[in-house]
Amino acid sequence: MKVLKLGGSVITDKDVPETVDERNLERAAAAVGGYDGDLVVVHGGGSFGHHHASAHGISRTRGSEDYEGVVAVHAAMQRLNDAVLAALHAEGVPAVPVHPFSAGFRNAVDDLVLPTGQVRVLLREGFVPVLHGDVVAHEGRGATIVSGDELVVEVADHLDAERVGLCSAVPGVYDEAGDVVGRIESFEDVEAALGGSQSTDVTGGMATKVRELLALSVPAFVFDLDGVAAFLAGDDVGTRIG
Ligand code: IP8
Repeated sequence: MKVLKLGGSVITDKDVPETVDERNLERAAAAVGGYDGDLVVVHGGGSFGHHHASAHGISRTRGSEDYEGVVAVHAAMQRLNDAVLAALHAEGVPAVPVHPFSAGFRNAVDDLVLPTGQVRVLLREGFVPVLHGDVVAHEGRGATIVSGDELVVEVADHLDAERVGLCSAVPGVYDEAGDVVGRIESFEDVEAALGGSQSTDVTGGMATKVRELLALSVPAFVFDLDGVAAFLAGDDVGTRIG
């Protein structure tokens, strides 16, 4: 089983609230449509989740007890999820939604608790589950954001993924000279080279992604839209992490 994350900066215009990048989404969906195997798709928030989250002061650590903010973020992410599902369906992919807000939570020590039995059964029954960054209940803090990257790690761990792919706006992780790094084996090696994201991103930029992916026991790859088909075919593409 493979896990593919479609970054919010790939499938949306991150600077214009609630705008899908239709061309990019269609390209990603076409690559997924050409793959025949077990797959979980996760997508990020882009200009859907992040704008609402920052407008309501919600992040991964900063919670909110304001139902309006929680509903605004979740509803926006559902709208983006609908768009992703529609693009996948147009390519013949049997994609079905899994909404983390209704499935998981963070406990009092801030760990994400995410049951994945439904994802396992959906896979066995031939579906392609599609999860997304979302708000989740957070013990003692109201609700906080769960990023797509955290979901990727949880799903990959629980369901023994063979490889994980992050389709991002860039072809891999850049070093200080601006070249794509072939492989990252420890965070310290590249910390200096990693910057934050330019657009509104309440869950952190590339540095956060690398940290989370290094925690996995299976290889992860960061690549752009050109790399999706190759990743799904089992090739090493972009930057290998781990
Ligand atoms: O774009 C965050 O997911 P990410 C989603 O993967 C929200 O960091 C709701 C802001």
